[in-house]
Amino acid sequence: MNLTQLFDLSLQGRAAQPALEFQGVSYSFGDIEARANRTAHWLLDQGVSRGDRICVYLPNCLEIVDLFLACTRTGVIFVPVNILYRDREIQHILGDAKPSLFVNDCAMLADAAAKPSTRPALPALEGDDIAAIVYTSGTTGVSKGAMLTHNNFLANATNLVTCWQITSADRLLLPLPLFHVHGLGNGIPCWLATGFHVRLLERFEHSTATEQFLDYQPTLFFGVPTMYVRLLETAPEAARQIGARMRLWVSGSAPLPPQVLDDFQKLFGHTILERYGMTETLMNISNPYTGERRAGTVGFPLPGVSVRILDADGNDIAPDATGELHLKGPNLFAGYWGREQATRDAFRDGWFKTGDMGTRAEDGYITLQGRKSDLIISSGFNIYPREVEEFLLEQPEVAEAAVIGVPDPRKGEIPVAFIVPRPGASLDGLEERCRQNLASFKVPKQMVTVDKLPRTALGKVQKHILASQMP
Ligand code: MLC
Ligand code: AMP
Repeated sequence: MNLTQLFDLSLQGRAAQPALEFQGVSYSFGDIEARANRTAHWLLDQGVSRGDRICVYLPNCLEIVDLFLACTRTGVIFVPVNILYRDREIQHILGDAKPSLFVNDCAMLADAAAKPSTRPALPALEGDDIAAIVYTSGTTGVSKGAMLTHNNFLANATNLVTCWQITSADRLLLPLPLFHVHGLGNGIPCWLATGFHVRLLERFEHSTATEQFLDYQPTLFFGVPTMYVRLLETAPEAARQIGARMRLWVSGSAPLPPQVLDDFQKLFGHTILERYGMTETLMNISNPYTGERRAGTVGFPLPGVSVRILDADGNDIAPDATGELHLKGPNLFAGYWGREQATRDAFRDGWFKTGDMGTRAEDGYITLQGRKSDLIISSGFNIYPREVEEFLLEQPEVAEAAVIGVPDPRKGEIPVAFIVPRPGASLDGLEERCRQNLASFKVPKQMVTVDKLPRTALGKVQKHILASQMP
């Protein structure tokens, strides 16, 4: 089975049913199907075929959905690119994925409207065929393309629909960017696997969030913690009305502070369900839909997902001890595109090394306790300090640089750079140059000038000491 067959099963007899709303326009499932077919014909007319890649650099819009669905039925591989990426980051992905097509303007698809709305002759796609390659910032300073198969998306959608009791009666408000798996890997497949209704937003705007919720009256919401922090600003009466319609609030991509879960429960009358996912694995672990949604934990492995928590020697740790989470399951990616060695390095005896540290209580609840690497997660976006440090060290005025994550009440963490300038050099133009070359969320929010960086005897920067030197 492939994704299209899963979606067809759920959409039978729903052609006339309202499916999705975007920018005030409503589309039926029949419209979505016709658009996907026209886009599939358009792709084939561009000379793109099964196994080729297309890079999609678009803000949230219907064309992203059209292209994703066209890819899942033609066997073309969908490669979303974060629209915050600058030229330097985009060039890396283009060089790595070597796409046949780079779609960065919806107008490019204009003549798709004239294509036939019937399905093109399609190759029989296997479940292990790659549906998408999603780039995730690399621990080595460059991002790697995680190959996600039809079976990965299928297993994930089946798990979430079952475990979170998602049905065709749901209404999902979807402001998450579709260039990441949180929106693309969870929101879109669950929608088509059940035929519920979606209001897609260009992005989450805290200034209009209340209005969106009151107007659309969703039952379902997937968000990152920053969105929940923002929603705590909702007026109590509006929160009560919103909460009366809502069925399920899910949080992930970064830690949800227990205090936020508690304050949210008091304001909206719902306990957020926290879960843990990754680009390489879609969804791994989730608090239960019925039962205790324990603050500060991510709950239990989803059906079919196996989790071991291992010490540095690869041994299972004792209950409540800390170790690295290792995973197995049908949700696990097929490796990093074009990087056989990095793929081998990501596994230990067949278990995927997540890089996430955690513990498992006697009753099975899993708590994440940070990353092995010095990954920074800001508003749900991943920042690998090494990537920012490498850019800073290319700048003539910089002699040494170290980037750390500093706690931030709204974003979780923000990147801060400690810089040793070259003798007599000024750092005046540095931030602007960072903004021109790095996605805005990666740009250090503070540049601290220091005479030298604290280092161990082996010369490794002691970043924990820097944190204590924050001005
Ligand atoms: C943020 N920006 C966007 C944007 N989101 N621009 C266009 N479209 C979007 N969707 C811009 C902001 O304008 C700002 O630009 C910069 O990015 C940093 O924004 P911010 O500091 O995050 O603040 P804010 O604009 O308030 O956005 C907060 C937010 C957004 C939470 C709405 O950050 C967001 O949507 N985060 C979700 C990221 C995500 O989907 N992560 C999932 C990864 S997958 P400037 O120029 O002003 O700096 C994963 C696996 C899993 O983790 O577990 O699911
Ligand atoms: P990405 O590489 O963008 O898919 O981000 C995946 C990373 O986000 C994971 O490896 C975790 O470090 C982090 N993450 C996802 N969900 C949670 C969560 N609920 N709590 C803490 N960290 C999380």
